[in-house]
Amino acid sequence: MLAKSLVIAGLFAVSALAETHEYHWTSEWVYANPDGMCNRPVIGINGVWPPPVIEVTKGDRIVLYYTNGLGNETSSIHFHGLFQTGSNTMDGPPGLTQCPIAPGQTMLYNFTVPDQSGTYWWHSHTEGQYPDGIRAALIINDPEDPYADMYEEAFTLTISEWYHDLVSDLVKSFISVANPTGAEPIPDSGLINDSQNVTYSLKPNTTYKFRIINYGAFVSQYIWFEGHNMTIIEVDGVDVEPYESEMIYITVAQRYSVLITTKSEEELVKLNQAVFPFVTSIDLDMLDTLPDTLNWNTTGWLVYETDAVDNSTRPDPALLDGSFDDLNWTDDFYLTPLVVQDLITDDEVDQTITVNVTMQTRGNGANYAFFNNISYLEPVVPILYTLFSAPEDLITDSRIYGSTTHSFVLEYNKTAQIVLNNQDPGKHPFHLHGHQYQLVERSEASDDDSVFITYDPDSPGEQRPNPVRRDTAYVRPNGYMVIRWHNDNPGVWFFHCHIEWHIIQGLSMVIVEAPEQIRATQSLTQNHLDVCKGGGYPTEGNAAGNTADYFNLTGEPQDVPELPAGFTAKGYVAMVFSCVAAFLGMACITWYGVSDIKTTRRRLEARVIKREGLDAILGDEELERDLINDAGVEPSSPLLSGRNSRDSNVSRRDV
Ligand SMILES: [Cu+2]
Repeated sequence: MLAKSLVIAGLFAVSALAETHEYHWTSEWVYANPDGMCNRPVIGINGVWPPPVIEVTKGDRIVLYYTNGLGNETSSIHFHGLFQTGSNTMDGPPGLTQCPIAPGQTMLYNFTVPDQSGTYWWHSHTEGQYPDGIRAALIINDPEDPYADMYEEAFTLTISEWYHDLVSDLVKSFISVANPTGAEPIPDSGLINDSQNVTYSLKPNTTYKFRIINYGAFVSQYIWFEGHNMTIIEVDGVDVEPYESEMIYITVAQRYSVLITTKSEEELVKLNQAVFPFVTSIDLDMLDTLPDTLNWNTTGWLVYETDAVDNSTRPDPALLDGSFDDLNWTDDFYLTPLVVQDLITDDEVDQTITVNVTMQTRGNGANYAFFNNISYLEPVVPILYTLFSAPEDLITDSRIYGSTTHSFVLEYNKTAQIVLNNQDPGKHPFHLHGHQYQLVERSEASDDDSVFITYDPDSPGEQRPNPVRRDTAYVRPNGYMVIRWHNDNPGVWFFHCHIEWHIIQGLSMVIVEAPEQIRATQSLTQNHLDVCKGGGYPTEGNAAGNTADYFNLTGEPQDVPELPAGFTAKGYVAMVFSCVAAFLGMACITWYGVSDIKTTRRRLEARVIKREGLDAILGDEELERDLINDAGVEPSSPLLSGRNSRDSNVSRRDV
């Protein structure tokens, strides 16, 4: 990594303190084997995987020159949880605030972080890209950290599930007539700090801060430290009142900072123990199938620096059987922000967006995800670019931003809410860019998949006067949640499920917040326009690229039509399986494949090209398969095997 920091000499004391951090990154395919079971291509930065952590101080400037060196696919960088106030164009999602960065192009992300601190992360926002490894922590230190005196040292602890296959390969069978119910790909293992068997060396009688980030693509995880309680002090960049916790449930994209106080030497002697396991455990409710080869528990170790007790032996962790319903894990709804922001009450809400979440098998036999029967598709022209190029009097009309982008226009300095009714038996973590929203209500789950618990404004559920604020919160199966925020950050912001598989299925929509203020106070950079030009992407016009008539959306990407009348998803399953049973499976699938797929979903076609491109780049080098059974590691009962005994092995290549 090439990084240098320059101190800006300023006339004012405050600017003299702010630093500029300049990074020059090129993404490229490298090989890595973080779980010791499979050496696979991953996306590294400057030849190294895992990619670099960004660590800055509140008020600093980040100047990141990002070159797409992948060769076979477009790319982008998003800074998860950052407000990007006044710098919407630096937010990162292609189709919203920028064009896809074509291979060989360099995009300059240049912005400050004036008004927030805490635990964040950065990742590619190109669909299906970050699970291939292009993600890392982003830490903003607070010079006025209210908890600074309470801990001696801070660690970052990342967790994620891991796959042995490329996303582009997994998607081929995921979005497919052979998978009409939309069963998500099953992970192959879990990682801690992009590795396994991680150890932290700790002193007795000392308090440490752990910044916990789940940057997986799919599954929520439970985390606990044996023999040690956690005190939660931050969620998603929001400092909260100290909250004791035995166990945390963390969805993908969420972050928690916790304090852990170590035991005294006397206690260690009394326990005759100086090594304590900590465990992350996948929420098995989210998996459609559970292969024997999956060890859903990943273990790390707190190792005390002491001579009083033997600290060379690692005790077996006490593992759980995957049922967490009766355990005492913390419900984040009851966390209280340190900086009070009064509840936006029912009466104070100015603008409401109500969406029902469904998954549907469509006319091509594949399964997609919907807000109100719209499955998101990337527009031809990024929405922010439409906003800058359209006639001024049209920019508050959501129609010009397209129908399948599912865009909502919000007014400046008003309040907004999303009422989200989950008509799906899955849990979904929903992320809003540009804001830390108030989690105002969240219902229980409904165990009966035909009975939905739907928001009723006339009989509100539990609300709290200073509700927890965060940028990612989950909704329970068949339940609802209500989130609210102040429209004080003009910008084009994504709202989407952060499960990458569901993004690929289209579970996204767009908030166009204060379009007139965006246009009056912000602008596109020449570099951003050059990146579009370099990839051959248009920068003017409506969602379809039409500059003559902004209401003519001819040519915008279209959702796959609904199943023909009389067909049901179950009918499709029966059809597919009866074909397979009759040894006609392949013929059946091929027949449906050629006869029924009349999709204009550009990205699926693009994905096939992408995979072929990778084969060319990697040349004759085969994927080195070293799966569990081949490696001779006994897949003993996952209940008993808390860890993989093999050392992880990350291959690194110098720049
Ligand atoms: Cu989801």
